[in-house]
Amino acid sequence: MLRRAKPLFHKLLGSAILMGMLGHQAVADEVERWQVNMTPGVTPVSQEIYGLHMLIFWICVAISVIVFGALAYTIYAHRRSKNREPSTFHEHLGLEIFWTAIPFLILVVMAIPATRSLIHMYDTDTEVDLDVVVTGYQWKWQYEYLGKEVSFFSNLHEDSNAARQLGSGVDVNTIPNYLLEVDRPLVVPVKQKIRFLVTANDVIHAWWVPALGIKRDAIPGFVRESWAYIEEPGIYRGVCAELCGRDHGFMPIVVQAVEQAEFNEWIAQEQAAAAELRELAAQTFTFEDLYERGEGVYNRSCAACHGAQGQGVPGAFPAIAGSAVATGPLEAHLDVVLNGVPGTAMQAFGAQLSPVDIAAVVTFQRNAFGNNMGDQVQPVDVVQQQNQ
Ligand code: HEC
Ligand SMILES: [Cu+2]
Repeated sequence: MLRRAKPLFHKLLGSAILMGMLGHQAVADEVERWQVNMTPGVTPVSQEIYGLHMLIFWICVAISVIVFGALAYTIYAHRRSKNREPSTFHEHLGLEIFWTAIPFLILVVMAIPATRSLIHMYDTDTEVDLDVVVTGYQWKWQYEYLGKEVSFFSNLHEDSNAARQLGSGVDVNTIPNYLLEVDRPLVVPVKQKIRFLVTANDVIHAWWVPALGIKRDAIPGFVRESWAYIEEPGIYRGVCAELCGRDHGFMPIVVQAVEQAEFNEWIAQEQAAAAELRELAAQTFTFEDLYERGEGVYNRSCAACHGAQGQGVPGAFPAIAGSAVATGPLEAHLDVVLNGVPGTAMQAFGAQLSPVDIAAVVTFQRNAFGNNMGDQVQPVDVVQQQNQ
């Protein structure tokens, strides 16, 4: 026990103290595992927050040294065996003023840089290069690049998602970035001012990426702004930081910062893919194609509530296996999926999934888990019902 505890203690102490004294870079790699201090992050704002944090930390250290030093000194120097006579004065005006003024001054000294950092953090209006709308859903994020016609959902990566299931038998230590990986990261350019417009579609979430110095509540009906100027390419991870329901812990955030040229290439690819998807919606698919695609959509977008085997969660989420809706009239089934069930956790997927994916997942639900309806939905049917 002791043999393990000692290096751990040294590391904790070492990281806390060294991080402040030597600057962060020297020890940043070493202390990753037992990191206790804040990390400086990769944006001017996050580094400012870090600097502020260290400044306040050292002010607190100085105050502690003085206060506890004085205490220790007086306990020792004025101990009883020395027969010191205690002072007997009461209500010393000078002393009262002194010990009110000193903390007041300390607070003012701390408030000046703190206010300066806050103003910098909230400066979301000047010279914005790229706007990204970030929308929280139970339990995923949607990213929309304003004016670029690129928008997608970012879900927990399927490896993490499979491993987290009860009885999956998977050792989560074998999953890289367990619960911190997504299927599609948010790709952004470096050295650009990116403004994040953060909101939510159902309940309150919070978009938190420590390396960017951003933690913004995502509130339905409100758009809250934040920004980042990322200096180095890299992958920066975060999580939803608001208790937003059962799968709150399973909606991670991955931001991938790339060079501008790479970003331009990526966004062009995304735009081409979106155009392709619009074309696909006009095509007719075979039953097998729909079913196979639908299974993927189901696992990504529906299984969290309706269960990997369509079994649902009794009392909360209805089963799809044997569901009256999934084995009833097609239009009504499509209607539930397109428009959701207002006032329940069943969202309107018409806004989230492409017509191809909607057609596929409805076809899948009608024919999987023992629902042998034998019918199918084509993307054109979805578009038609959507336009009614
Ligand atoms: C966040 C949880 C959640 C997710 C994710 C979800 N659903 Fe639902 N779903 C519900 C709830 C809750 C209901 C019951 C609504 C009600 O009270 O009628 C429901 C009902 C349904 C029903 C009707 C079932 C019945 O027998 O009443 C269908 C069909 C359905 N969902 C399809 C889907 C599809 C397709 C997806 C994925 C694209 C999906 N759901 C994703 C929560 C969810
Ligand atoms: Cu959340």
